[in-house]
Amino acid sequence: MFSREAITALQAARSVTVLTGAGVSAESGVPTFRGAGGLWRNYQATSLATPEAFAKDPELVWEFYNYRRELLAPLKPNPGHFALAALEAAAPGFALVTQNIDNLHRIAGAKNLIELHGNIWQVRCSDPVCESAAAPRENREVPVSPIPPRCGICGGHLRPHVVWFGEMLDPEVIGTAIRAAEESDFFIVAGTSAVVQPAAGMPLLARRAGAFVLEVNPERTDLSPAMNESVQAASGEALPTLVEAAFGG
Ligand code: BJW
Repeated sequence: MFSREAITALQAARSVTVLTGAGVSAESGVPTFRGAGGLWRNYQATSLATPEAFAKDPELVWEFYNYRRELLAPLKPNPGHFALAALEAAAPGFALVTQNIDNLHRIAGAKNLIELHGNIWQVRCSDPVCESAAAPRENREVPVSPIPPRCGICGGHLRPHVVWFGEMLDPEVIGTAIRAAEESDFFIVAGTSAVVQPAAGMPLLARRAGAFVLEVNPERTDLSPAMNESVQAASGEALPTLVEAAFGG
């Protein structure tokens, strides 16, 4: 499945960085955004993940996130998540950058985890002048009640602590992720269509900075031609195979 060159480069790497997307959670039962599962009540998931949708109809957007919390709550990490946790334990330096908000990498044991697009189990006030807007806190309500939930400080609407289209990523978070990409010797990009910026640019940054860049995805993406190696496979099968080949036995 993987070339000898890829395995040798992974074994020799002092610093490994991984970028994951929704596909890595697909085998746990989480729908991806741009596949057939990206529809909810006939809305495209991506059309609800915007500040405009929330401003227009916070109840609808919260019903969507409530549905996703209900779906996620019982789900477990899959062998792809666990393989990345094993890779973190084996590699001298490691960072896992995820676009996923589902928390499954953390449940699998990831330690140096950089959540680019936030976490569905955190909330903050949607009013930028409220002190809670800058202080996300954990909220594990399933179902969320009331919908939309209210801020205990100012009475405004709480919002999920996630990054919607057109919103800036936290500068510290994206800065840390970019540094990890540029400093890596081996970069894995798994389970992402690589259409959403700035995450989609990270594998190219890593390649330009000299890393060996490996893609794992059942489909080819726009990134595939620019990779050192692109393996068309599900991450729940391919990632355990890779980690076993490099560090097992
Ligand atoms: C499997 C599998 C298996 C299936 N195993 N794989 C430059 C140029 C043009 C536009 C922009 C630009 N810079 C910024 C923008 C605007 C925008 C953007 O990128 N738009 C593009 C769509 C064109 N970016 C932003 O707005 C970002 N903000 C920003 O950059 O601020 C500055 C700025 C703003 C505006 C203009 C310019 C600058 C913010 C992006 C936030 C994204 N938010 C979401 C929602 C998060 C909350 C939530 O979950 O509800 O993040 S959208 C959604 O897409 C979510 C995902 O994290 C993200 C990426 O999706 P992902 O993970 O790749 O999933 P899919 O479904 O697309 O792909 C799944 C893949 O898995 C597929 O390839 C399958 O084949 C594969 N797969 N089974 C392995 N078993």
